Amino acid sequence: MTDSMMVSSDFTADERLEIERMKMHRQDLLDEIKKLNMDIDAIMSEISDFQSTEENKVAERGKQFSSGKKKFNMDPKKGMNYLVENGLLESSPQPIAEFLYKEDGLNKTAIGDFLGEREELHLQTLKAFVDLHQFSDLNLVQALRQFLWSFRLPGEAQKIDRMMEAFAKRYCDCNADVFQSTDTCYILSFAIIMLNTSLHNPNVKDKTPLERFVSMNRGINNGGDLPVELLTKLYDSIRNEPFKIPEDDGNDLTHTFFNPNREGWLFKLGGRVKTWKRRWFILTDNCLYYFEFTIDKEPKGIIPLENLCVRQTVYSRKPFCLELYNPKSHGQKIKACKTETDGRVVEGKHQSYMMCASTADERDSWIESIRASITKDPFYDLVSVRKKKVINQVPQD
Ligand code: 4IP
Repeated sequence: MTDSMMVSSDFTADERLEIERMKMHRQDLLDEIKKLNMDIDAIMSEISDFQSTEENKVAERGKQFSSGKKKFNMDPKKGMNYLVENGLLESSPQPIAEFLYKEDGLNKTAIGDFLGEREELHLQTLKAFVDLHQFSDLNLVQALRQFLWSFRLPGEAQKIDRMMEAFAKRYCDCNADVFQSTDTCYILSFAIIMLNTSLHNPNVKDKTPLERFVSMNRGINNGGDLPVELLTKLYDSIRNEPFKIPEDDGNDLTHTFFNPNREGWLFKLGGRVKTWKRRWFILTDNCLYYFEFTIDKEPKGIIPLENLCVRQTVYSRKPFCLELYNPKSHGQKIKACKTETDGRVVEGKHQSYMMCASTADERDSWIESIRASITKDPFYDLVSVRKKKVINQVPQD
């Protein structure tokens, strides 16, 4: 007889009692398991709620962060305030510098603007940012390539000065034996940037040869000369590969140091006797020179562009005119000189200079070149002050 065939009458009273007890115990256990399962379900649902809140929080922070970056790209100071106020970035130089140096998707113009500001936090951040660059064992051109790619230099002279100063200091810290002072490094860096413009800007006709580059940099190593081999190496490097500058919005370094050196025919209106004369104009060194013939050695006139402005205008049915004028002293003569027919050099007589190009494009190019020439002055001033300082120092061995 098998177990299944047993009926309750086959058990003794004690056995039946025991079976009843076991059944109840089993039911208790099943109830217990059910309760535990419910508890587990409750806990699992709490965990999953918690996870999704955490995920939501992370996603929320991610959104806030990328919106902070967008704000930064539109207005660097506002964007930075937003990131700090929302606890997404610590408001101190090192973390900010790392954010600017490493974070993807930041606009390099905005980085440059932020780093160029004068307030203490910005100055400290600039230092920390420059210190994140590793220039050891790089020549100056290699270091400049790295530096100028990490942000876009703003157009303002004082900002550029601070940034190039910080760069020169960092370069000299990383390469103690190359230059005798940070000023030397600073001056040479500017010379290299201008060389880059001269060699690679198609508007610059007069390409600086190696000899001129070497002679331009005479005496800048605290009164002594830098090794010609070094200058040659830097020159070749720039000649073979121009600087890669972050996206151009028309206000970058190449424009800042745009050395127009434009030349071409324009008609010029006489000062006293209003006749149009065809003259060969050369724009260089922040001056406009005009000649009767392209091969003339002496110009008929020289107009220094300092303090002048240029604008497009129309004069007596001549459609492509540009005018040079002095915005501050209206009605007064512009400082200029001209050669009279008898060879005497006399003061110019113009209150404004009216020139006429043969097309609108030509007129606009002249206006652009003249403007660039007028605005580049502050940089030459910055560099020339330092040049005077180092050239007057006694050379050290
Ligand atoms: C001359 O007219 C020329 O236009 C001169 O230009 C001009 O000198 C003279 O101005 C003007 O009188 P004529 O040749 O018909 O006499 P350029 O020197 O290029 O020949 P600017 O000063 O414009 O060069 P005044 O202001 O010098 O008279």
